[in-house]
Amino acid sequence: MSNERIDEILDGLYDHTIDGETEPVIALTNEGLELGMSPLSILFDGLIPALEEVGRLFEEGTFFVPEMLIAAQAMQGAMKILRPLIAETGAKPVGKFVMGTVKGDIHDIGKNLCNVMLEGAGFEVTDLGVNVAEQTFVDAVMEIKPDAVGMSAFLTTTMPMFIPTIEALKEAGLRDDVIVFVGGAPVTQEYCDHVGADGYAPNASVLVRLLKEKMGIT
Ligand code: B12
Repeated sequence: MSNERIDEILDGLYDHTIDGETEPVIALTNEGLELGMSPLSILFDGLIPALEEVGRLFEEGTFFVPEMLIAAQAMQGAMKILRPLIAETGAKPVGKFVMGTVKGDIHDIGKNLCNVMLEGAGFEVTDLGVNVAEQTFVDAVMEIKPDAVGMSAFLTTTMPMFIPTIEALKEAGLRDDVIVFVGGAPVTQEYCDHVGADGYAPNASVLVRLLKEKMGIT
């Protein structure tokens, strides 16, 4: 495996994701895998840094929503290939997890990444999608009886939705039956404590580790 080509692939993934060019992102992902690169390296060393840069460019006013959207689409093209590889596990489920992006919020890449890592760690994940209302979380917890439920929010204006959602779980008498995790770019441990959730994780790997800890699985 030529290190030089791998560096070129990572640089290419970064640049083409920022530019929202799905085809070369897919081609480089496939080439990287053929050369023996790990799916996690493609994700964490190429694609995620690109989206971080896209966020920065949006913040400084260089990028607007359409650019953000096509960058996200380019990343998702690669994720279609990487997802089954990361989630591959023959083991029987170690637990059940229900995940959704809260009402008013349509960001799903971070949530999807958590799902992939949870599946990779042997969890059976039910994804409620985006813009998920309180009652939908409640219905899913009632029906699926998961070990944990995760709520994702990427906007400071939508993260307060954790509060009524947790309240709805309480009202349905389900709050003590599930571990509640919150996360997403603007969320912090402090905010997690404020809304009365059980756990916060800044990324998917920490989520998997904390969840296992809370469930007493090593
Ligand atoms: C891509 C993107 C979009 C895409 C989303 C496409 C999609 N399918 O998701 C589109 C273009 C649709 C979009 C729209 C908007 N966006 Co936007 N978006 C982004 C961007 C660039 C990347 C987000 C992302 O996917 N990151 C990649 C993932 C991997 O992020 P991550 O945080 O590392 O994810 C990890 C953790 O957060 C954690 N995690 C995530 N979920 C969960 C859940 C649990 C339970 C746990 C424990 C952990 C966890 O694990 C993840 C994996 O490791 C961010 C910038 C940024 N830096 O976040 C802005 C950003 C989030 N968007 C922003 C804004 C303002 C908007 C809009 C309001 C813009 C507008 N004017 O219309 C709309 C809102 C639409 C809506 N109602 O939701 C702002 C939010 C500002 C704020 N603080 O509120 C940001 C921060 C950009 C900025 N710097 O200003 N956006």
